[in-house]
Amino acid sequence: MKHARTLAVMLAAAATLSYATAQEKSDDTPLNTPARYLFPDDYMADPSAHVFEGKLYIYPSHDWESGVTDPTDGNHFNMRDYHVFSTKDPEKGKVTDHGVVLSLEEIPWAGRQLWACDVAEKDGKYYMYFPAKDKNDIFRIGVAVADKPYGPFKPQPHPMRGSYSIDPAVLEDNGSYYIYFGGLQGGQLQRFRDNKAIECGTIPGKDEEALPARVARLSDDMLEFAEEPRPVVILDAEGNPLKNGDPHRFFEAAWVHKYNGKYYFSYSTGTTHMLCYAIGDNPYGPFTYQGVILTPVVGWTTHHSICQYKGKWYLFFHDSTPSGGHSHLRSMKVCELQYNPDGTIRTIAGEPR
Ligand code: FUB
Repeated sequence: MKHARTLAVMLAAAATLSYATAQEKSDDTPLNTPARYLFPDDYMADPSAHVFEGKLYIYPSHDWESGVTDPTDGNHFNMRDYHVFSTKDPEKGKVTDHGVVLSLEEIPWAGRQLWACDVAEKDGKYYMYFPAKDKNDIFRIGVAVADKPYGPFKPQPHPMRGSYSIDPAVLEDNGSYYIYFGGLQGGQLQRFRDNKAIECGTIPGKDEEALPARVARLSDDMLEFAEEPRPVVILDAEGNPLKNGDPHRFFEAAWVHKYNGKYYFSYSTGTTHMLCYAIGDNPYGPFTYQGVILTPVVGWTTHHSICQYKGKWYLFFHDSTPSGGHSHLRSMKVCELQYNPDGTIRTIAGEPR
């Protein structure tokens, strides 16, 4: 396991290096950007950040030592509730914990594992999108609704119709809302093709096209898909979809933000432990691969969000340094994100060198 991790880190470093060579016009030596642990008192991961009512709100998943140590299919990520955090200054300000805003027992259809969530605002109501395994151990995406960004969130009685897999993230764009989702292996994305469950979940071979994340426009009431989810295709510089053997292919943790009129699709590469991004001209893509946002952190997973606040751009992410490297006990962090003049993102070192 240790060797596999070392190899993955070396591959990631090599991938970053080759990107740096390909992008000679911008200096892409990973930056040692100072990062702040946002809530040292408890383990919080997968932070999704948004500005609501003039404040930064952060919606993480809540890691804890549940006694489940088996990492098969991510069983050890056995989360049972969500907290909400807010701050007026992510760099130095007080971070308020608004406490538990939704818990497993309140969700009638859910069995276990409240993984990475996101929240969107529409017409003064707040909608939390969260994955959980249903009573048959299949990941579905649920919605919970609140009157305030800090909850409490009341879950709908059923998951979204036709939903599957994990890691929902919502983009508001010109009055429409788009939900991105999907995650491989423990996230079960490989068990679906064309939005239908298949008999045996299979991961493509290294020379086959990588499995894509999915995107769908949300219904006007924000509670369902308004359309069949579509694949989020990532193209290489020649216009070909990334292959599954590419260390930069999508694995989980989709996030989309807009910068200078372009759509930035960012994601975790999972097995190669990077955060990467691709740029497109509309919310559906296709997106063209650009580079690495964050090199590997301590811990197996890497997961993030990107948000502008008071004129600066921030990367919210997590690592397992405070827990001594336990992958299921992660701590949320924030650091500044910088762009090059051409709109590409400066790579940040996940572990300071
Ligand atoms: O936190 C549980 C899972 O780990 C998330 O849903 C994935 O993105 C990974 O961070």
